[in-house]
Amino acid sequence: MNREQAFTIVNEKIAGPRYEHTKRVAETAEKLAVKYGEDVEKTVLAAIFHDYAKLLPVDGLRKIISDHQMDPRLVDYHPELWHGPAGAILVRDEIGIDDLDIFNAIRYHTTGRAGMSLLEKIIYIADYIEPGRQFDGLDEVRMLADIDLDKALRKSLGNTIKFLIDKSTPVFPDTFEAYNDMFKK
Ligand code: DGI
Ligand code: FE
Ligand code: FE
Ligand code: FE
Repeated sequence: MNREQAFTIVNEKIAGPRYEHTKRVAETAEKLAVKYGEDVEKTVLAAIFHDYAKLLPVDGLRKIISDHQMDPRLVDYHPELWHGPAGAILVRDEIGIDDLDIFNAIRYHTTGRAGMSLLEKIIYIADYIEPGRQFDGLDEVRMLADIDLDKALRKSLGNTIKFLIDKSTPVFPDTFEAYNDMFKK
């Protein structure tokens, strides 16, 4: 599948602002792939499909997660965390993209996890810093993403944890594990 075909599929699935976000994530991820030496077409495909399940009803997302024996803890956390894992399944089984690294990049793009691959890091950061986003601390992460992807990840995961705690929202364990993992030597 090439990127034009992928964009066409996703434009039908998530037309509107979510599609515009997706295009910006793909552009941002492509630049990071070039900078950090990841396969560019694989990166662009993962970016195009990262929010594939974003607009689906949460009941369907929950069913996909339980039917496919994904992390059972997910259902006890905010439904915002479900579109990544469910999207990974759908992109594999409906679209037929059979690449474990792309699967995991989609699966973990909201929370991160310990031991992220280069592709997973690129998609996580591209989603966070794409030019349509604007919130406190973002300029620092954009600057770090230009020079050191792991430092950008540390900062963005830390910001997300702070943001969730400030809102008195639970933090999914993978997010903490991703953050702690970034300090390992
Ligand atoms: O789908 P997007 O909006 O492009 O971005 P995303 O998939 O990264 O989702 C971001 C949202 O997910 C944001 O509002 C923060 C929230 N989030 C990230 N980690 C956690 C979380 N929410 C909870 N409850 N727990 C987490 O660990
Ligand atoms: Fe998302
Ligand atoms: Fe994100
Ligand atoms: Fe996104």
